[in-house]
Amino acid sequence: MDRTRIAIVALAAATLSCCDMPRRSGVEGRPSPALGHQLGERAALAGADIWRKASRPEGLVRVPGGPFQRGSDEAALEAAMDLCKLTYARPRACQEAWFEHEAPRRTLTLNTFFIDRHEVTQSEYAQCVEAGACAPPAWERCDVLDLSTGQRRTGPREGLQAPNLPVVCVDWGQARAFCAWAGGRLPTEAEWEKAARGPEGARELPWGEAWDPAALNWGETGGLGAYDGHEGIAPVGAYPRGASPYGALDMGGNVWEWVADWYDPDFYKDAPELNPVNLKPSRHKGLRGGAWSFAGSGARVAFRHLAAPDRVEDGVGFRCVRIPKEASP
Ligand SMILES: [Ca+2]
Repeated sequence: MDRTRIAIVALAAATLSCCDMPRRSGVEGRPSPALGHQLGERAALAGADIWRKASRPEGLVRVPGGPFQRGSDEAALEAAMDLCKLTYARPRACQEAWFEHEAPRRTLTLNTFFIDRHEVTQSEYAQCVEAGACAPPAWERCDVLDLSTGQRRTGPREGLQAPNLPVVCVDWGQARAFCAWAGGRLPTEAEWEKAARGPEGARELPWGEAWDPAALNWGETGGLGAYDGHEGIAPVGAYPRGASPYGALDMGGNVWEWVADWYDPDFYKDAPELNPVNLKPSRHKGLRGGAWSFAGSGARVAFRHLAAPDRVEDGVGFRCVRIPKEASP
């Protein structure tokens, strides 16, 4: 498995072709009534005017401030290899080097934050495009998996633009722009991991300890859709049994999610203990959570993936966080 690309572990027989443009909704330049309603809900949730705009119909989950265990210890790294061998199409290719940057496991403390319950959807992203604050997804240069051939190619693919699917074919800058428009920002790598893992350090997968091939949208070794019911990307929130301890959905699988940090393989060793984020530029940004075409080991809460910030593909989306004004650990 090449860590700079998305691994494909299964092929599908469906024949799909291209190309409609992204669907748009909402009104130009100002929030729709539905958006205003969401604003009210969010203000009430926070007890303060903490969100300039809103983007999420099903809202956010609160991750209380305090400590959590980030990263993997030796036992977790061994479990990672076991899950790779179980869920990767070429089990003998699994390498310890794919997981070693999760070490060491350390106690970090984060301030309180709110994170989107779902990955950002096509329809939500389209509202930002309509408002003039986001560029449309980069369909023409997007790296996609052709489900009829099992090969990757460049260009749009029919079926990617349904309103309730996570937005894909957006680069890191587009993800950042959307979150800013929505009144938040991308999660730090630490915030993402805590939202997926919960306060207890030993948890390996968002829903618990045991591998469950029907609790997420992943790249099944028995053929795409063999266990999870979706050959390609699934609508957000399709796997409630895969919810994280805080109720965030699809933290494992469906699409990879951009995080704020520049990727640094050594950052888990060097990071400060309070609200760490790596702002030192490197060649890659972090991706977390696995994807619909990726081995199940990518969906582990500790797994650290990466991509160049200008990369666009059909397996990468994002979600946002909002920070209360008076957040405290
Ligand atoms: Ca995901």
